[in-house]
Amino acid sequence: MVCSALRRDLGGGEPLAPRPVVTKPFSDWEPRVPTKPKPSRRVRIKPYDGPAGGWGSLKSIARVASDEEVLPAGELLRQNKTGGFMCVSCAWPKPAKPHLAEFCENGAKATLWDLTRRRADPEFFAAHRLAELRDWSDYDLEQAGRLTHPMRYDVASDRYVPCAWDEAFAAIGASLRTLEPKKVVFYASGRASLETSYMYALLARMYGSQNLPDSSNMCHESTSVGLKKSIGSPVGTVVLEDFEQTDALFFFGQNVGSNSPRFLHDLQACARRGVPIVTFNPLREAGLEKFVNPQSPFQMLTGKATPISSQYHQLKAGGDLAVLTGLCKHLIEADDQARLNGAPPVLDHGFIAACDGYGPFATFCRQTGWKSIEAESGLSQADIAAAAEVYAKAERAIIVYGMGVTQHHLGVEAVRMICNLLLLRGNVGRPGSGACPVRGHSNVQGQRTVGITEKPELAPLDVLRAMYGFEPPREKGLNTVEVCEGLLKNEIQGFIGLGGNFLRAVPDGPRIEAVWGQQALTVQIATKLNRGHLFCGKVAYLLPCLSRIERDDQATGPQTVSVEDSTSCIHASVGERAPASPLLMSEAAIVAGMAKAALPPNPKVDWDAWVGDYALVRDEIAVAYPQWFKDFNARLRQPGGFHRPNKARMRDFSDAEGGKANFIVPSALSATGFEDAHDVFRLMTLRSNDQFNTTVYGYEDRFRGVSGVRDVLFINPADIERLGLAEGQRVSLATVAADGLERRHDGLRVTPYDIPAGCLGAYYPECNGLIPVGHHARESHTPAAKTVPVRVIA
Ligand SMILES: Nc1nc2c(c(=O)[nH]1)N[C@H]1C(S)=C(S)[C@@H](COP(=O)(O)OP(=O)(O)OC[C@H]3O[C@@H](n4cnc5c(=O)[nH]c(N)nc54)[C@H](O)[C@@H]3O)O[C@H]1N2
Ligand SMILES: Nc1nc2c(c(=O)[nH]1)N[C@H]1C(S)=C(S)[C@@H](COP(=O)(O)OP(=O)(O)OC[C@H]3O[C@@H](n4cnc5c(=O)[nH]c(N)nc54)[C@H](O)[C@@H]3O)O[C@H]1N2
Ligand SMILES: [Mo]
Repeated sequence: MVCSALRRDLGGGEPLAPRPVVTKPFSDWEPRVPTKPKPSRRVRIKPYDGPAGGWGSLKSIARVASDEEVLPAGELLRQNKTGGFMCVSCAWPKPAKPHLAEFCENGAKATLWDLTRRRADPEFFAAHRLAELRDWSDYDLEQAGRLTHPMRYDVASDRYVPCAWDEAFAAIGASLRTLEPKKVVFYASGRASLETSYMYALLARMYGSQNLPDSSNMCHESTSVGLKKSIGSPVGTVVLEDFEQTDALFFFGQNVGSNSPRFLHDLQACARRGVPIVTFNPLREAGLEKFVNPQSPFQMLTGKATPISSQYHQLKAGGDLAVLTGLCKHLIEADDQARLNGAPPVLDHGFIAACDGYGPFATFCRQTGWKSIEAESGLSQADIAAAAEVYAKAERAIIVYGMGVTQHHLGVEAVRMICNLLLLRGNVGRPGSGACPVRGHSNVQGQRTVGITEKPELAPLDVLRAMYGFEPPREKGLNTVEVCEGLLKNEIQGFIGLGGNFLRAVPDGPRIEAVWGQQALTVQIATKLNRGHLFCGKVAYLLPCLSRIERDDQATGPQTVSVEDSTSCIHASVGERAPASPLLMSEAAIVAGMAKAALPPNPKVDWDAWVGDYALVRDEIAVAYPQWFKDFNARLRQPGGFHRPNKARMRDFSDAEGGKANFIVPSALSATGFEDAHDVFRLMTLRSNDQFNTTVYGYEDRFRGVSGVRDVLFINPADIERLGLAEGQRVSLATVAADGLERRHDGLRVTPYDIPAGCLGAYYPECNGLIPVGHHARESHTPAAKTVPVRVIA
């Protein structure tokens, strides 16, 4: 009772109070049979020199609103606000005191995408066989609209046919009971709430499987592994307020304008305060160059953009280890010099003395010559020195990074090099300083927090055993890459996907697609149709769920859920919109439905009660993880949420290897893991400004000047000439791999671009077939999607 009172509090009391709930009755729900959109796009490719944000941003939102036939202005104003819902796009923190419109271009698109009036209903599926749908683009598939009914795959007609929820759960349960738990995978994509994620991880473990990979395996796993050893915290140490106090910002391989645009507000504030912003990125990304705030009438009318980066260094893809070595070398040698001259020290020797490994690290930096640093990074000593001087002068510095750092063979070592640089001047555990990995999905970090992990040491197995009286599996489960390897060896019997588009997001997509059907069971829990749903196990279900923006009514009334952002801040989220179909179930209810069907009854786990009242699940989380979630329900009411404590942020490095912060020497200067050769290029697979991962909102990569197409190959003009190619010519890429398998991607347009010689750029997910499953970060298994060795074939 206490709990449901709390829950009501969360839903209806101060200060989480949402506006009175106004939802459309189900009778207003109009199923529509969409037609496949015609690819009549005008192709235009020309350099873009405008800012991020600005009118283009509003136009882009308006285009998606018109495509989706919705403009839910009220919903947008509830986005990321106390009492409202937390954006389903990225994990950038939501401030306690939000702007009037606390959403960005891509957050608005994500909302519109979920609230579309289009429906992929049974009529749609009756009209299209899966074989036919496999020829559709990612964009066209999702444009079919929101899924409306639970569907079962019917082999005979090669179609999805509607079924009852009970039938689906019974069949899934029956199948799971015949399979070997250790051969069943429970994937999660990073959106589902903390409550659902906790239940999902518990279902997997009670079933006997630790195979709980999630999208962070393809993403910031290099961070979790890298930071842990260096500073003891698997997550970033920076919170939003640190940006108000910092004296310098360093950006490595993160594209703020497209992938975390609300961050542009904080960056703009920093730039205006005169904080130097130093960027290392092979491409000149618009959001890191200049920004016009669409929420400022003055800036919009005058077009006055704020310059963002004060230094912009276009390093070679995979060159971060070399750059970071150069930065550290410059600082260490400047400190040597200062000592000789009796000048103030450049390094924080007091702090360094409390760390391990400084001696060997300093020796490594001193002994590495500038020639090799310049060759591996593609930057000059002078450029690196200029950046190092900014760092040396800043009392407090933050290093922001993203996929440009993590998705390489030595991605983990690059993360550790970022820590090395921070440690040199004691820039961890002080206000205004620290490491800021920018996470992807809106709850990807949170899913790991509450047990979605294949690593047994990261879940409180003994506590779970005591709480629920079962024997959790103790051996390591499979991560994403290992699941792919298992599929290729026909060792996986079943796959359950809690969101996401596994087949399209993983490396070696076509090879995995070819073997996917060997599985006995595949279940996809999703909001929209995607390519991953077009490949089916012998028993296969496609289960439609609510989006977080929608009202989640359960036995005790409308429910609140929670998510964790990139800075470990936990927020409540309340959906109000009428569900896209009366048949949708919440993700929590779907997990419970499968659990009840697959597992023997357990008096300590009342799945129905939990689904009836998510506050009860939060109580369970508080017991399982008291160090972070004590008084979870009460604390969730705080406006702006609450932070999970982070020891490294408090300068407590006891969880790092050896109990101290560590300087760690990298094993090489190039992060690529392959030898350079004159005809081998480093391919970066990129996101456009008009997509969220495999969800393609449209064909406008405005900031890169690309319109109407995605089959482009960004290439340096000198390389075009060297290879004897012409602009616009169609070429193929072929992977250079030792396994002897042919991986080719045809039909890319040669597009001259400001990109370092020897590097190429092309879009993800289209190019995922070029990435061998075995080409991943050595320690984290994060696919090395930013340096794929390829040849260009005319
Ligand atoms: N709108 C939108 N938002 C998103 C997403 C989305 O797809 N769309 N995806 C979400 C997810 S899951 C994630 S993980 C994040 C991803 O967000 P980001 O971390 O920004 O990932 P990417 O866009 O893949 O690549 C980032 C940048 O790395 C640069 N880069 C490539 N190679 C290198 C290199 O070797 N060194 C350096 N220094 N830079 C390099 C690229 O030029 C690019 O600018 O965004 C999240 N937010
Ligand atoms: N080459 C290359 N490959 C990459 C990357 C890269 O940079 N380059 N990036 C990697 C990264 S960082 C990531 S995170 C992965 C992304 O991998 P995933 O997370 O698996 O893929 P998404 O494209 O985010 O999943 C989109 C689908 O999720 C479903 N969905 C959306 N919202 C919801 C929801 O609320 N609930 C449920 N149940 N389903 C929902 C929809 O059906 C939608 O089609 O891709 C990785 N792959
Ligand atoms: Mo990600």
